[in-house]
Amino acid sequence: MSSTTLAAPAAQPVQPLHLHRRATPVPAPQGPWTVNAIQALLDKPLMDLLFEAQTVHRQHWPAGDIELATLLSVKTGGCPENCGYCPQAAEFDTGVKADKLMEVDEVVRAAQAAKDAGATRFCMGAAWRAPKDRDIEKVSALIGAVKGLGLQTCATLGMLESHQAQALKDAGLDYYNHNLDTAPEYYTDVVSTRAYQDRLDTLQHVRSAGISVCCGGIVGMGEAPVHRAGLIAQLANLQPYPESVPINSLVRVPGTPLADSEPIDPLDFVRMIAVARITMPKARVRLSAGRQQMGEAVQALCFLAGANSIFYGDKLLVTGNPDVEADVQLLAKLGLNGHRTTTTTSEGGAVESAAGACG
Ligand code: SAM
Ligand code: DTB
Ligand code: SF4
Repeated sequence: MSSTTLAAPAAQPVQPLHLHRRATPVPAPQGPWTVNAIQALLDKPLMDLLFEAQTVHRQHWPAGDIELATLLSVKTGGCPENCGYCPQAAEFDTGVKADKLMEVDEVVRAAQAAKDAGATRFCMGAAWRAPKDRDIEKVSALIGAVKGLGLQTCATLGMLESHQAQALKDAGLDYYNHNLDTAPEYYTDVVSTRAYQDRLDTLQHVRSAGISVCCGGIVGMGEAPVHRAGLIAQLANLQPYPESVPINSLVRVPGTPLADSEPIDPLDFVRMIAVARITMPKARVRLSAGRQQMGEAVQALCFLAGANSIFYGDKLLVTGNPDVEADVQLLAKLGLNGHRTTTTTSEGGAVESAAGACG
């Protein structure tokens, strides 16, 4: 048996690590995003997608900055709409009881508590199909009072007419949340009491009144991948795209028609965040409902994918959210929001570094 001597390989110039894989070029927003282009992004190898999303994120945002937005349901339950995901629709037996609009002092107490806990934005939600003008007057008082505390204000009250949007703007409203929820092609599977165009019309009224738009959707409602791409295409092609984009993972509430939907694969949820970031680079992308059902590692991947906002506080509108202490610990663990991370050295000492400090 002959033994083979292996020749030593010729010395190769050592490439710096960053040359091995370059950031995939980010498509310039020339013309509208097509559903196919978005589908192609969603289908990328996950590591490439995350790398691209994080690259875009760092070009437009300070790396470790996470916005904390607190929600309050100021008018709960008894809604005449039939959104298949919603525990507040009157026709679904979900155990949510209908309440009237909260008083100003109660709302101010909740907003002050949110501010004391570190929130910068306070979002008031009402289970209305569309507010009446007298509702807008009352909500205007809430907006003025919350703004007086030095918080950014957001409201989500259902469909608006243009004069109502203007009244909210005059009251000091900073953001209006009105979600498209899903792709137009899947919408009628989820809601039948209003049309997609109604949502688009309200967004236009909000925009024309000079209020910043908060608009996103929900995944995990049994939609096909093409519908997820279709939702992002709708959002990214709004002129301009929304300032805030909440991506919700369906909270499956017993009694709602969608309660038994197949949960979304957590990595597919991460992909949605990444694609929202890439297609809407300057938007606040919010990792929204569904965090209570998500592990910390998935949330960390969402931040890596470009999420830079969360709902902060023990409750969303009527369902649960991670408690404040858990979120403070998670952000600290990840070195987000300027929290300092403590690393143990090989000698057993502790070294502090300002990981994730803004900038
Ligand atoms: N009634 C108003 C409307 O529908 O525009 C405002 C309140 S509504 C509860 C606000 C948004 O919450 C909905 O558009 C939907 O995107 C989201 N949402 C409602 N139920 C949800 C659930 N079970 N899981 C995830 N998101 C949900
Ligand atoms: C948004 O996109 N998600 C929030 C907020 N905007 C209003 C609402 C989530 C609701 C989750 C179920 C519930 O608690 O009612
Ligand atoms: Fe009503 Fe809004 Fe719930 Fe639809 S999502 S049922 S409009 S509260």
